[in-house]
Amino acid sequence: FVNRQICVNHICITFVCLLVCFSARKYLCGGLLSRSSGTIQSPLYPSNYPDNANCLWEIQVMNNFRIALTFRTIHLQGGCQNDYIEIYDGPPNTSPLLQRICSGYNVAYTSSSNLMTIRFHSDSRYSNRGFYAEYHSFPADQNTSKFPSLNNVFFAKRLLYPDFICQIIIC
Ligand SMILES: [Ca+2]
Repeated sequence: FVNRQICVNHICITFVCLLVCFSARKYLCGGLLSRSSGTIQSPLYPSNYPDNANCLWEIQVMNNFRIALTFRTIHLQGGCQNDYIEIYDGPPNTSPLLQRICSGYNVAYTSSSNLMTIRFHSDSRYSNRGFYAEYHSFPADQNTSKFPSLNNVFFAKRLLYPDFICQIIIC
């Protein structure tokens, strides 16, 4: 409950309003993948992925290893504008975008370090089957550990608390 006050000519009325908060209609997904190999798939795969999905996977393998990522199958809404996958060569936010993709078979990427980030975004309508990818790591012939270790706790927190939207519904 929140109080609201409206004053007209020095006469004030206080309202008690009911404030309702609900989770923003976003589908959060993703995670930190620290095994030497594994798989990534769109939410609900092989059924259609949900609208408003924002997934972020961070792959971190052992120091001095690299990551080979192969998308076995990708079926997103066409055009790569509304729904897309982005592959970054390193940790999120600071790494170069390798490519934005939305369709294809056996599309492969290799990281230049022991870190790779995959982002999946879907907009508010029209979905498709999504994607399925596999990754494995292999020893690099040079030092690939450019990045400090990810803060797992911080990452988990970021995923666990979705955005909330609050609205006053009754006064
Ligand atoms: Ca869509």
